[in-house]
Amino acid sequence: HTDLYSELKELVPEYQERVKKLKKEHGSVELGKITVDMVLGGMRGMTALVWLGSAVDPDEGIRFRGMSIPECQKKLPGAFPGGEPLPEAVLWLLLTGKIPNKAQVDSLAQELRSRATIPDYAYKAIDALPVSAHPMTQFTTGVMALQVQSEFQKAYEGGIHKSRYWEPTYEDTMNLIARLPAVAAYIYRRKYKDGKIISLDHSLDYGANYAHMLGFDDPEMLEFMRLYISIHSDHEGGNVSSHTAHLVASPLSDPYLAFAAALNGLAGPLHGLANQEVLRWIRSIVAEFGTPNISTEQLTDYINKTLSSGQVVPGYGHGVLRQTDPRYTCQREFALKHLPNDPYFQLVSKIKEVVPPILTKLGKVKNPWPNVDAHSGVLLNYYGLTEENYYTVLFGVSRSIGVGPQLIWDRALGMPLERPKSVTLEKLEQLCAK
Ligand code: CMX
Repeated sequence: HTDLYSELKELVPEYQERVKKLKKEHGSVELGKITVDMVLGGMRGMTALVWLGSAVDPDEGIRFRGMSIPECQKKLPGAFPGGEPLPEAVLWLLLTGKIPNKAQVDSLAQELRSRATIPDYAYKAIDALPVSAHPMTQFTTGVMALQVQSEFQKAYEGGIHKSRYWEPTYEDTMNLIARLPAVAAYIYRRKYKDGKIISLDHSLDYGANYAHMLGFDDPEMLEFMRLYISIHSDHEGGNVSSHTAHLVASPLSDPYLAFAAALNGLAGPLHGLANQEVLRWIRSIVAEFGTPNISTEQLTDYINKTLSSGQVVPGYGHGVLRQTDPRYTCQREFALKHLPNDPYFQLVSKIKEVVPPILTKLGKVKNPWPNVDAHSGVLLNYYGLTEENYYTVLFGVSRSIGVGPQLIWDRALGMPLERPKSVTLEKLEQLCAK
């Protein structure tokens, strides 16, 4: 099939069978123990979710349907031969588990463009906020306004049979993914530029169009946006934004409601907002010394100052990863190719040498290595997207491509309402005293 819906429809019965078989034949297989540390420690290491699109290995990092980032770069279609993977290709892969060909990716790009009409009240909802509102607040507001057109909500009110829930969920998800770049771009233009909307270009792919609507047309920036949107899409199911989307969708809240909630989690500084914090921190270093070209000693002092004032080093550490994030590495490779002499890139490279030993010496940090957010800012800054408070919105647009497919599968597989058990502190003490 060249269209994604037909491809998916064919897969649904097969996946349903697999889940049915697991429940029927292996329902009581144990996957691990739950310890007090896990309950008090943010559920780290507790396997408690199914997520089809991707999985994170602590040492190797993300794999999209089993494929590492370098494999995706090699095997997924790009805008030109040898180009970075197109976000449309990642979406196809995450949803179906299959590598799309160029015709399939082109048809999906066309489908997304055809769905990208924004109702006027979405702009008006954003306009009701002061321009000073954080871009993530404006973004969630825009997404909530898009919810007015939810097909799932309409179908549910119309009494749709539960075996067909996934169909309007597909519609909502594809409309949401298609419409996010225009909403996100509007926020950027409104807050930082003249407020004039730049329309979608029907000759451009998803990532390039988003850059174009923001006001960037340098082919290198378009290519970076394809890479950026592709690699930020999915990071298995347990991270705050993905898990939030899955949780909020579980009582059959539609994809817009679930995704708006996910964005609010992404807006936390320990999660998606870290990309903003990284650039803010880098700028504060440059402001302190008057230049990005500083010595190892100066940088060491500054890092120690950050830590001793009770702050984290943004862009370092991770809940699951125990090595340098491959999403960091591929951005570094992009920078080495296109902007090796940029002073901010050189500072980021120096930070990568100096931070890990310092964090390791603290003795408590489980992963001293850089994560995805440690690198994106200097690339965006180089291409002229200098307003760091906007960076998490880019992450948010991308995350729809990872979260969306799972929401469709959640409904196709009849995943139930999520409702884990909690204990009181007294009960926990009693259980431990035994
Ligand atoms: N700087 C300073 N201290 C850090 C640190 C960092 N980069 N990373 C972890 N630590 C500290 C923790 O704050 C914690 O300290 P306390 O025991 O005093 O509370 C201790 O080390 C142990 O934490 P951990 O088990 O190593 O890490 P967690 O799984 O609890 O947290 C994360 C992971 C990402 C929240 C944490 O590493 C962090 O705060 N990093 C900086 C923010 C950041 O870059 N977040 C983005 C992550 C990627 C993303 O989601 O986008």
